[in-house]
Amino acid sequence: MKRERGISELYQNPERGDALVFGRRVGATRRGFLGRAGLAAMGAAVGAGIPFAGHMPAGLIPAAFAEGGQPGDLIAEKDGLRVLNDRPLNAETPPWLLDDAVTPNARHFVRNNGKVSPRAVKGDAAGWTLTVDGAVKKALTLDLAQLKRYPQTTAAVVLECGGNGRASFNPPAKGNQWTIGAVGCAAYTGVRLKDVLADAGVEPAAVYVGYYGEDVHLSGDPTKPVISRGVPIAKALDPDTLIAFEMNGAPLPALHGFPARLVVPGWPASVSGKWLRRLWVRDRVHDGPKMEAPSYRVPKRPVKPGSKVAAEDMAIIERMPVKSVITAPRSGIEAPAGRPIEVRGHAWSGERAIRAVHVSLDFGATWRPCALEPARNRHAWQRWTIGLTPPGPGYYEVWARATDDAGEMQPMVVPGWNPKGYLNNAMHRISLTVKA
Ligand SMILES: Nc1nc2c(c(=O)[nH]1)N[C@H]1C(S)=C(S)[C@@H](COP(=O)(O)O)O[C@H]1N2
Ligand SMILES: [Mo]
Repeated sequence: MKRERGISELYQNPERGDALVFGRRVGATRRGFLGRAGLAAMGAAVGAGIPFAGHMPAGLIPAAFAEGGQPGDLIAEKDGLRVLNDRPLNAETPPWLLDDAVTPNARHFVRNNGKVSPRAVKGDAAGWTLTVDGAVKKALTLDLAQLKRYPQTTAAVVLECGGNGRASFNPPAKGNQWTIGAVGCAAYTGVRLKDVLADAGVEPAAVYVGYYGEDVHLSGDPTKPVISRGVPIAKALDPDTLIAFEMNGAPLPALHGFPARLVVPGWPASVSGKWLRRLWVRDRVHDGPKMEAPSYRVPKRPVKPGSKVAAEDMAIIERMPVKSVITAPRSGIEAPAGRPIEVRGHAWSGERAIRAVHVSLDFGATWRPCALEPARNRHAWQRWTIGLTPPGPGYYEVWARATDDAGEMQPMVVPGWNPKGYLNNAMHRISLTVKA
């Protein structure tokens, strides 16, 4: 099949979509009113009859075509991640490996913009310091022992790349073609950024905090910062914003920012600077590499897909939107008839809690509420589960849809196109086949 569009996008021209996905035979039929030949072609393509074919939206690409395979190259420290790029290293976690309540280090996605800091590769913090300067009364230079003297705290935090889901945008957006796995929820131990800032004494003129890391630009030029983003002072002073030095009880792994990183919950993970060496308190919006448009910005108003957007019409991404992932079963499984299938996953929403998760087994015609656990702490994801018994043999899709406590709900298809492909929080879908 020639894939012109992503899995979570509907074909605006369903007939062309059907022709592309199933071949000419389906041709001029309307999905939902398929003739026998069309149904047979679709069933043959997904490998089973489709009991709820009558509810399939026109132009829908079956989830069976999207997921399942491609374990990807293996990175020694990682367990089954899919490598998207090795220079710089970028790897995502297949959804079925995201099942843990707290994501183990070996299963946490990696997003590097440059080369890992040489100090992190050595794993030796001797000689390392963090400088806090700029719009402060007294600049600080802290070594790791001094940093650890502030009150310590541990929290499980969802970090999600702003570009997670980029692969589904059309026209395509350049950059790592993340599907759904540029997200994880590890437990970080560190100190509150606000305590360190209080020690330095933030000046009234302070509006932003920018980070600099010890990673090395791909050009090898040591004077070139790789990425230097930041957050408004209010977010920096949030008690949940951390300077972390442990991930799941171990010193931060080399890939994740040894010896210290920012953990800024609920915002694109790009603001959670790794391999920290400097925090610069700014009297203006920080302007390091990847702060400027179009990086990590989206159009202020919806735009026609594919259009150019002027810098002044873009806004910096702040909190991440409501989202969920189905972690079990693995897409593509075969299940015996008449027995309930346990379906589960996680849901999260930037700075909000999740109010409900619903699943559908019939292409969105009906929805059932899942059991939903509270978050173990604010900014951790929430486990949801449900038992589903498909009514008979055939091809099914499970769709999951989270709603947050402000009433915001995941869209079924890719939301607002934007030039860099950020913030795709379309519902996750998996396929399963029930055998007679
Ligand atoms: N110094 C530095 N910090 C960084 C990056 C980087 O390349 N260099 N990448 C950012 C981006 S874009 C993301 S999505 C997260 C990824 O964190 P992880 O690799 O621990 O999953 O780190 C952020 N912090
Ligand atoms: Mo990212």
